[in-house]
Amino acid sequence: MGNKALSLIGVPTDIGAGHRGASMGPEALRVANLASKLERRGFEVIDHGNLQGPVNPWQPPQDGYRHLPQVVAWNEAVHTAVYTELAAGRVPVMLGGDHCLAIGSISAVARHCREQGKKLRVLWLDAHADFNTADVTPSGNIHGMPVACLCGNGPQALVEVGGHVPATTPDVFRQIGIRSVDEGEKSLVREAQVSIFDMRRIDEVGMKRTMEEALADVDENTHLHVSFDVDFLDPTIAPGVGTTVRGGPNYREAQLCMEMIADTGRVSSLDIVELNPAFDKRNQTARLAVDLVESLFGKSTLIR
Ligand code: Z70
Ligand code: MN
Ligand code: MN
Ligand code: MN
Repeated sequence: MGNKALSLIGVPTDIGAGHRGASMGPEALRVANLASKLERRGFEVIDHGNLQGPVNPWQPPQDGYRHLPQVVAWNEAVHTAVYTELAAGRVPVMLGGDHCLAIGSISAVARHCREQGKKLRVLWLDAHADFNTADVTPSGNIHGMPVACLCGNGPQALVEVGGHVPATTPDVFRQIGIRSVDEGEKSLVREAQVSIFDMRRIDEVGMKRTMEEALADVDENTHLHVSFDVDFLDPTIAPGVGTTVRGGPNYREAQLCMEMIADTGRVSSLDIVELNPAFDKRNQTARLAVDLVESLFGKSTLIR
């Protein structure tokens, strides 16, 4: 993986979220020197700039979804961009943007894996399970629904982004850091048997064993996609997100999580989402996200 090129793709959207401002995430990550820090790690880094899409009309939900046509348009653009980069042998890195963009990115990764005969694993680092549907969502915000949509449970236009329905299946996901799941959503993740390493599990067995279990069946033929929702992190270290949930991984736990993922050598695509500069202080959350992404791509404090 060390000589692969990384393609930064800005996805400046907050249409899926309940707060405005995640649309400023891509620039905050650039200001925090994401590209030069990854270059220093030995990667060729190509910043493709930002994708374009509809503006946020800031409307209430209709039929259970807020901004559905806009979310579809953005995700079609994301799918195409990610699929193109993967086909060219590069590692796409999405600079979000709210988490609805994972519908486009992961549908593209899944398509690439089907075509290449690769095994897909998605590490979903998040405080939330993002498995809501129109019937159970408390908010109508589509950033709370991407995993369900990817598994075929959502509005047709979104479920069909990328062509193959369903884009993927619940068994490819390993969710880490989960601590806020809505009541109806709980029944859905239970029914789908989504593999969830929630905060109670991390408290009980520690991050080390959690990640050993989450990465247990990653092998040579695995494409590892990391979907990193910055609200995964404890709000005391990462205040710059729209929805903070207390009780997340601290700095050392988050570092270990990233380092253990890096050790597999299989990270092949990444979403960095939900960073919201409107809630941040002196870009500290963006700088922390960059620090952790460096670890995800192999920065280590190990002395050897
Ligand atoms: C809640 C919902 C959510 C992110 C908030 C919250 C979902 N489960 N996801 N922030 N990233 O409205 O569906
Ligand atoms: Mn590939
Ligand atoms: Mn999320
Ligand atoms: Mn979240």
